[in-house]
Amino acid sequence: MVPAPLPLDDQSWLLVLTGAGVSAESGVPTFRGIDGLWRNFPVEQVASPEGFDADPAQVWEFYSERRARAQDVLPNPGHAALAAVEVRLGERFLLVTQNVDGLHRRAGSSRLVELHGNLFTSRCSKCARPPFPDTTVYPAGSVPSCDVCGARLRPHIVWFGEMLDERSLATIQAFLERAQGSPLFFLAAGTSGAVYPAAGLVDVARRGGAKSWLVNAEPADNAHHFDTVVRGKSGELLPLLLGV
Ligand code: BJW
Ligand code: ZN
Repeated sequence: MVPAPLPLDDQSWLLVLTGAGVSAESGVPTFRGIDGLWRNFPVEQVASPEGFDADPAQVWEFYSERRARAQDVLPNPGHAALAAVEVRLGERFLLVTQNVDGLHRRAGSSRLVELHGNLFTSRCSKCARPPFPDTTVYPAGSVPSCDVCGARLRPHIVWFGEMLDERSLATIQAFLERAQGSPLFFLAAGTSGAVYPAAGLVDVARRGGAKSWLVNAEPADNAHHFDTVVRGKSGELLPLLLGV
């Protein structure tokens, strides 16, 4: 059945949350899908400060492989639909992504919060040197070091147990405040609803008056928090739901 588009008009505000499923049709593996493990390691082991302390070379191998793969793939029609609706809504649109693959930006999205960081940015694990662009695929077994202080570099990624950037949360909060008094819509796509605080954003938006939609291939953990759940592929459904 073809889903009805969201009833967006020239007063509507739209907050979107995306997860790994939105990049699946581009060929990027998801985290909790059948292909979601990396060499039989649970993601917590290679995406946590404890995992990095225990074996930084293994963590860099995980991220270097993902850099190589993400450079080889292209945005899909789901990414394109979100970029197109941004053009239509302007400042009444905000895209919050848990994905670090950079595909939303490559598709043209710019009102974008990368909640869990960016795969192509590194930072020093010790000194105050600001995060910097880094597309290097480091050879297996190596750990890059900081030009300034010599300590280990790490990917600019929010790992399990780490705090999200306060500026990201403030941008979302400010958006919801500006939307007050206007019709507000919340749309999540391609996310298992298993990782917080992202999985709780639907509740925050609903408290702000939003009507909520979820587009996902399988039932998400937080599916019962949404007003409307549409099951299927985001690359096919987002263009229909967003009418672009
Ligand atoms: C399709 C599709 C197609 C497939 N079309 N769909 C409250 C309760 C319990 C625990 C916590 C809590 N608050 C915080 C926590 C702790 C923790 C947490 O949430 N743990 C849970 C596992 C329970 N959260 C944190 O640690 C966060 N920090 C934090 O809260 O700081 C404060 C604090 C600190 C300490 C204690 C308490 C509070 C940080 C979370 C950082 C997550 N980082 C990762 C890895 C880094 C990024 C990277 O390397 O890429 O981010 S984990 C991993 O999961 C990654 C993802 O962004 C994230 C979400 O995954 P996502 O996107 O949902 O992917 P999948 O694979 O899970 O799902 C894909 C979905 O798509 C599936 O459902 C498919 O069906 C679907 N799909 N193809 C549509 N074509
Ligand atoms: Zn340093």
